[in-house]
Amino acid sequence: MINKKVADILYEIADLLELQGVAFKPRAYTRAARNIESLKEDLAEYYDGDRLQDIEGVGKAIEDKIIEMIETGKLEYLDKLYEETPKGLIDVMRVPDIGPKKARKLYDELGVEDLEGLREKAEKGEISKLKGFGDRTEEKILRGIGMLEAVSGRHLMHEMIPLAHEMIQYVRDHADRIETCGSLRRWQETIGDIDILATGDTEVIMDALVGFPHVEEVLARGETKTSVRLIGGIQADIRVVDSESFGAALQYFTGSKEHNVRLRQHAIDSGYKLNEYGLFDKDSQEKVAGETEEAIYETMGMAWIPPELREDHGEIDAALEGRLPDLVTTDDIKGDLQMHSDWSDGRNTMEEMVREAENRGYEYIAITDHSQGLTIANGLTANDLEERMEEIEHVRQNTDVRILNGIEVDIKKDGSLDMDSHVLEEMDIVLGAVHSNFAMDASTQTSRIKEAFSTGLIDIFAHPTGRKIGEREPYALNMNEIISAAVDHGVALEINASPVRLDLDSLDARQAMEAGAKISIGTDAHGIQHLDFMKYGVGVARRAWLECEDVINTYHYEGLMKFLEGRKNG
Ligand code: DGT
Ligand code: CA
Ligand code: CA
Ligand code: ZN
Repeated sequence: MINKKVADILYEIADLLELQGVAFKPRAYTRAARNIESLKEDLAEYYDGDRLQDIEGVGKAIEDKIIEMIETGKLEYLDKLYEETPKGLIDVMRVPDIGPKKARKLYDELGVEDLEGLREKAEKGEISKLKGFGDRTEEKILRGIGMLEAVSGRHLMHEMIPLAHEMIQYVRDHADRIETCGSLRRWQETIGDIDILATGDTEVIMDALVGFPHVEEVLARGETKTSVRLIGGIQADIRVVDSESFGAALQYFTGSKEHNVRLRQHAIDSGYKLNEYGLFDKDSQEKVAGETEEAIYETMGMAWIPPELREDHGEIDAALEGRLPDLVTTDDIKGDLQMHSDWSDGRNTMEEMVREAENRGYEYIAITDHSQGLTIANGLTANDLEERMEEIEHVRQNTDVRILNGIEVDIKKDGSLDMDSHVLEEMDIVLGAVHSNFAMDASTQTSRIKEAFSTGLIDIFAHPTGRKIGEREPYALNMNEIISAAVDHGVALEINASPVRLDLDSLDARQAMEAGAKISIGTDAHGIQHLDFMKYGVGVARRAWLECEDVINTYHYEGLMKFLEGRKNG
């Protein structure tokens, strides 16, 4: 379905027009976007049948734009809007809780043109005095600016991984060896640029790279390194090295910088010198390793360190002492414990989700539609759940995948749950989550969640901090207390694998594991293609040093049941 993609672009147009102070048009785009989003049928079908104008709110002008998007994958009008809108104002619009209307107002009334200007006005306390800004405290705005600055110029995993893979596929036949390195190979949560390392004929490789269809500009082409700008302003660096140095270069350009600094120091302490060409004996200057990464680590007396651990968070000592974790892999994953069907706000039927789970070789999935209180996500009542159960029974007849009858129940403001306990007791699996009242202080928010845990009804606490990368800050929370309450009540904490969430992050997940909490990696899929987000969640889990026993959805069905039942009886 392309509906969501097209709708998102129409919303984007509406925002930019609003920001420019254009009247009426933004509402037309918003209306069309909303109607397209709620279509049951794929927009491509309307296009094929020449019926786009049958959609409410879609007139000739919007129809033309949809056609252009479908036929070319691009939209010139959007590029033009971006070109003519000052970049600083767009940044201001993206600050949480501000948006296009308020950004425009800040520009008109206070002359705010960029984040720096916004920060200045916030620090002077001039914003809360503006009409309509009462509850948007300066403190919150300042935090939002900080969050935006932290992700500025950085990209989410799901934009970068497919693009990097496509690029490697494209160049592969022209190179002897080719690998990604940098933050992408370490599965960092956000990525600054793509780094690729290859061996082979430099000219041939660079020529191939420059011909990659998504290259928009060649920024620099040198003997050993070429930098290009790809679609979406993404930058990629490709380096070609001699095969005798490939391992050393791979090690160096994988980073992180902090890991490399520590490793080089260890090399010196052990009588070596390490750089991107190889590992050398300090006295004889003789090269002792360089062709493979493994040999570099092993020559220095340690096991090869998986890239996800290379952050100078204790991995070098662990490698020296032979106690590196046996990290969880995507192949270990036996099922997915968070997804939504078209019973709530998912785009696919349960049947379709199950087929996709079969394709992935899963043993089980949990269908976890939203509960009644979450009306914007079409949450389910007890009655709906009963009806949904009939469909589950039906789908179960035609599959070997075990379907867990689940729910993502809303944790209300006071920590009570949004469904009767006797309904929840009947479910195979219950995820609890916070979807509103984010703005509590840390101790109130923590008590609210602990209260929910103490009902004994929650199996998994979903997206524990509520953050959305570059969009929404985590709510204030005492993570230590949440983790120990999770251990006490046997509640598993989720690593939400949706690339905008990645929540818990790797630091919190590691802390949880060390405290003895169990983790569930769930995609929170709202459509079949999202089941593929699992790899991003596994990336976080690996960065958190997790092994199979820490992650409940690496267990076989019986093991998972034992965990869930043990929890209920415990
Ligand atoms: P990113 O792109 O910001 O997400 O993060 P990285 O880690 O990919 O950083 P990037 O692309 O600047 O450089 C790739 C790797 O190259 C980095 O992880 C370590 C290595 N590297 C680059 N510059 C330096 C440096 O000045 N010192 C050291 N030790 N290593 C460097
Ligand atoms: Ca990079
Ligand atoms: Ca780079
Ligand atoms: Zn949720």
